[in-house]
Amino acid sequence: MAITSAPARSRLDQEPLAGLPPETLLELYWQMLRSRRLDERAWTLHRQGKIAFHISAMGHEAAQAGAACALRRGHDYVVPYYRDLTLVLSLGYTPRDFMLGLFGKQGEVTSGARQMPSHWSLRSANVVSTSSPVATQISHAAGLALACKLRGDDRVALACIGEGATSQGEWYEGLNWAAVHKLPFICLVQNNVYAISVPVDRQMAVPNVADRAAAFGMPGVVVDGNDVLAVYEAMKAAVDRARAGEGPTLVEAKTYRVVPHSSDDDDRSYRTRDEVELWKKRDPILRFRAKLEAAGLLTPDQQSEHEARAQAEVDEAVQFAQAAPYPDVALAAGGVYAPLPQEA
Ligand SMILES: Cc1ncc(C[n+]2csc(CCOP(=O)(O)OP(=O)(O)O)c2C)c(N)n1
Ligand SMILES: [Mg+2]
Repeated sequence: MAITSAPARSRLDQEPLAGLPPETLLELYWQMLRSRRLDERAWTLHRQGKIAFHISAMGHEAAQAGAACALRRGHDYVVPYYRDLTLVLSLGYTPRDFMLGLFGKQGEVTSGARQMPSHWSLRSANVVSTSSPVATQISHAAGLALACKLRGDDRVALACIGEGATSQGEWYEGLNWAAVHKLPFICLVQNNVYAISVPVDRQMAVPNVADRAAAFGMPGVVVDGNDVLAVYEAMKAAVDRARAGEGPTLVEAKTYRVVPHSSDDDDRSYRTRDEVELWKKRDPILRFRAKLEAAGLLTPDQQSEHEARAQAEVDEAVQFAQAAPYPDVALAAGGVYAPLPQEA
C-alpha cells in the first residue's frame, strides 16, 4: 500500500538530541559551520573577481549534514547535486578540494579541473559524479541501488535533488523504477522554495513533493530541513528501511536558499527582501547552536575555538589553491575524448 505520511514531527521533545552522542552532535555542528564559512569565502572571492562561479549551500547545511550522518561513509553510494557542499564535506571532501575546484587548479579531485565547480565526486567516499542537466542523477542512483540489490550487499544509494528538478521526467522514471524493484534507494529532495526564479507553486499543484510518493508506492516524508536532528532522524529511518530490504523512501526537507541561486543570479527580481530576512531568522546553524548551548554541549569558549579553526582551514585552503598551478593545457580534453586512432 502506498503511504504518504503527514509532515514528520521532530521527536526532539522525547529524545532531545536524537539519541546521538556528544561527539557526533559536535561533529554535525562543525560540518555545518565549516561549510558556511567556506561558502561565505567563495562569495567574497567571486565578488573580488578571483573565481568565475559559485553555487551555494547556504541555508541547506542542516538538511545535508543530517543526511550524511545517517549514512555509512565510504560504504553507501551518494549521488549529490550541485548544492551539496555540506554533504560532500561531511563525507570527506576537504576545503582544499573545494577551493581547487573554485580556482580550477591542478589537483582538483573530481575532474582535474575540467568540470565546473560543484560537480562533486569522491571515489574514496563512493560519491558519484553527476551531469549538469538536473535530475539525471536520479537514474544513476536508482541504477546503483539496483546493483546493490543484485549483489546482495547491504549498501544503500542516496540521490539528492532540488524541488524544481522533480518536474523532470527522469525523476519520475527513477523513483518508479526504485519502487517497482524495491531498491535500497533514498531520494532526498531539498525543497528551498525556488528553482532559480520559479517558485514551487509554479512547479506543482500539491503542497509537498513528498505527496507524490503515493503514486510510486513508496513512503513520502516531510521534514523540517532547517532542523539537523529532525533530518537525521527522517534519513536514518529511510536508510534503515532500505538496508533491511524494505525499499525506497522519498524524504522532502523543507528549507530555503538565503542567497541568490548562483553567483550569476540577482534574486531581487523575483522575491522580496522581507521574505529572505524571515528565513535568515530560521538559520539552521544558529538554531542548532542554541540547542547545543542549552544542552551544555557548546560553551562560548568552544564556539570561539570552532570559529577560529574554521577560519584557519578556509584561509589555508584559499592560499593553497591560489598558489597551485593551473592544469597542463595538453590535458584539457583528457578523459573526455578517446585517443585518436592511428593514421593508416
Ligand atoms: C535539464 C535542465 N534544465 C535546466 C537546467 C538549468 N538549471 C540549473 S539549476 C536549475 C534550477 C533547479 O532548481 P531546484 O531543482 O529547485 O534546485 P535548487 O537550485 O533550488 O537547489 C535550473 C533550471 C539544467 N541544469 N538542466
Ligand atoms: Mg529549489
